[in-house]
Amino acid sequence: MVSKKFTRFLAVGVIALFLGATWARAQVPPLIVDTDLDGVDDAIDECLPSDLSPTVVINGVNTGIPNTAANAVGCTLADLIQDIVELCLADAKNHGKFVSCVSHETNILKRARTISGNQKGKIQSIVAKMK
Ligand SMILES: [Ca+2]
Repeated sequence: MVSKKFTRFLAVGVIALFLGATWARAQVPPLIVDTDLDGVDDAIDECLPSDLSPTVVINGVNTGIPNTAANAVGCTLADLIQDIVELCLADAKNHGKFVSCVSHETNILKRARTISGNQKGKIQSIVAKMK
């Protein structure tokens, strides 16, 4: 025979379990998807997939410039430089204008202290040799 006390004990236990599970479900943080594993949620990642190479490589040439971790919007330095090169290649009418475009864009990175003057020089020297 099951006593009333034991039945009540079981009922309270089941309710406690249900409430506990509900509480635990409420505590689960929203699902974060980070496809390129750069630490930035895909929902706000403007560079998918990111170039996580240790150094910045332009057109197959290693600049030796250390790549950075992704910024707040999910872009590494390699992503930014690649974007600049692609944008300038698409916009420039000739090689001179391409080199000038990269110079202009990397100047912005230099002023923002994202790259040093020496690093800007390395980038310029590589893009000047691109065909
Ligand atoms: Ca990214």
